[in-house]
Amino acid sequence: PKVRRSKQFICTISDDRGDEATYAGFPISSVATPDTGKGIGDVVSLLWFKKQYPKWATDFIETVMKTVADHGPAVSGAHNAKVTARAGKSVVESLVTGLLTIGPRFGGAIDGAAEHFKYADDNNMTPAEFLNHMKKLGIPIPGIGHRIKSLKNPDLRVKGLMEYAAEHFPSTPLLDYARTVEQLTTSKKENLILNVDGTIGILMVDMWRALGYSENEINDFISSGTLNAFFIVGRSIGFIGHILDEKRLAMPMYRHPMDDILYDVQKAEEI
Ligand code: Q5B
Repeated sequence: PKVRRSKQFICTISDDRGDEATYAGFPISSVATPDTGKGIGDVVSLLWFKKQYPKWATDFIETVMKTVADHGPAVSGAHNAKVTARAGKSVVESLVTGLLTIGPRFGGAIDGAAEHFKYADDNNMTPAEFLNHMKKLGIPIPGIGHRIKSLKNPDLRVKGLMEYAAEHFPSTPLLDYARTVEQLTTSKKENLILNVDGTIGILMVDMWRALGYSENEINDFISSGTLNAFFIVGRSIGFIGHILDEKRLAMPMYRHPMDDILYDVQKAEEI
């Protein structure tokens, strides 16, 4: 009798056993070249969500990735990547040091923004109730606030994403709610704007709702970290650019200027 060996891995997204590998059932050649009319947004929708999304949604995914591809050399991740490249490390080594800074403060507030704004809206909280709720949790509202962007210096990336959604999404109920929260936070401090992370997280929830996903499915996407992945992929493009820039410029090893460090060291007590 045949003995079936139990499998150690399961794969539900791609298959490389035939003549041509497939992405969620689509042969690579049917999505790879420009004449197929498919872009990287289609590839993401197939490999991450196992669905062929409509064009307005795949175009939105591409708009997000292009929007977050870089934001200059000074941000946490680009800085780390540049310092590592200047220490003589490889592209992949430098890249991961940049990626490792993506988290609740920098670039990785997308999941948190979706989670908390969705929770507040699902529970019909007024903006003031939401702010109190977050205060009690003791964490800054993910998706709110920026180091250099503010009401006076608006983030045009955010404007662009909102304009795309206004033109192409069937509706944007969570964004509409988030903007009422932003009105309250910016009345307290002008840099407490709805930032690029927040706008992406919130609009992705609006996109998934319009695509017919259930609330449980959307909550699962959020809790598994799907939303930050859009920033991770997009910003990898910029980080690699900065790393190649360092190599091209043959920059020497970096050492931070000592006059920019407050040395405040006391002799340790003996115990
Ligand atoms: N306060 C982003 O802070 C930043 C508050 C808040 C309530 C808030 C901060 C924050 C949530 C995380 C988030 C994504 C750390 C940002 C990004 C990509 C990027 C980056 C780039 C790119 C900035 C001063 C006072 C304090 C705080 C209060 C601040 N944020 N209260 N909710 N969310 N946001 N991250 O300016 O009374 O004085 O003690 O953690 O969404 O990462 O370009 O740089 O593309 O690369 O350093 O755009 O907002 O201010 O933390 O010193 O706070 O404001 O409680 O109040 P800051 P802090 P008080 S987009």
